[in-house]
Amino acid sequence: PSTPVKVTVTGAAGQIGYALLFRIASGQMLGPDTPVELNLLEITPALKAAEGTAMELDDCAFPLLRGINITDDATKAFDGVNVALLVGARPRSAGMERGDLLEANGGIFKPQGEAINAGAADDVKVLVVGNPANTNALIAQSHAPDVPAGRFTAMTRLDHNRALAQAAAKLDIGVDEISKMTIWGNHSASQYPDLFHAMADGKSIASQVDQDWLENTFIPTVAKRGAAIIEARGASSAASAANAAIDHVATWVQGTPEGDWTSAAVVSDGSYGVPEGLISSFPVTSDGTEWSIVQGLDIDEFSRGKIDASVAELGEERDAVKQLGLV
Ligand code: NAX
Repeated sequence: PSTPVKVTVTGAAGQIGYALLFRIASGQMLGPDTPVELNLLEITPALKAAEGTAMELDDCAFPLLRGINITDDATKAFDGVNVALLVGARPRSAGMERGDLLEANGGIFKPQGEAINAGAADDVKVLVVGNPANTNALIAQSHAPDVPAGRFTAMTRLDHNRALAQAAAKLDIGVDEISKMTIWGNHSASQYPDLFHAMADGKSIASQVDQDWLENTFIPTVAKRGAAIIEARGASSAASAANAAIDHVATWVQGTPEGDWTSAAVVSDGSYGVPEGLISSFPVTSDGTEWSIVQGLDIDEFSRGKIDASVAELGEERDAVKQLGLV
């Protein structure tokens, strides 16, 4: 048996945490041959609830689960971490302005970035799920100068999977018959799910649907799906968000299949006119270690406008956290 991979989950007592931890411990994220040790980070009042989740993890007798540590101390939680899933975040409460939200999250993601910088393993991979995910990832990354910037990512895989499901339903095909789906920009309502590069049956999906459906049904359905889930379920997406986090890390460590890509928010190198340093969603491939932004795609005028609008929002969020001294 090899040494366990250390996986830290923040917000472990929350609803995504509850849907995520059992799948990690059962081997669905890192594979059936990789033992894991779980570090659960929570705020002090939620430690007891995290202990309850840990009791249930014990009760599953997962053969791959080699240990569980529960703490409210970020330094301890990230010591030696190989995979960090930053799920816990401060939600927007009534009357909270965007600046207040960014500031409250800065108070979480700045110290977590510092703790990752101080203690993480050399191969650490970070996925930020907690919203506003792209900008929280930027805050954490900017406080971890010793960690390669490319190790910090934010999750748009749920949006990607939502886009796959909507397009497959429209074409009446299986999701596995679609390749090259892309989410561009911010994980917010401004995101751009791109059907011009997505392929099915050897042709672009955009060429198989009418522009009105693409523009006025598909894009808003994907971009506003989170709100529709809240409306229907009375609670925000949890199992599907956990599933997307599992997919993101699994693809990162296993690599993308030949001839396909996925979507992830990664640090921009200036590709496609996205300002360098912003953490924006792109079409990406993984070689099992690093993400690379897919190069050379033609971007038509319609897509250009959509990408630019979402990237502008990311720029505004970066300016706001800069003014707050958070990056
Ligand atoms: P919950 O409110 O159920 O759980 C969040 C947990 O985080 C709580 O247990 C809380 O105590 C904990 N927490 C707060 N501050 C913390 C800190 N400083 N350190 C450690 N833990 C801390 O929310 P849940 O539904 O699990 O959602 C978690 C986050 O995911 C939210 O920010 C949510 O907006 C975001 N989402 C992101 C998605 C994405 O696609 N990127 C989709 C799903 C989800 O909406």
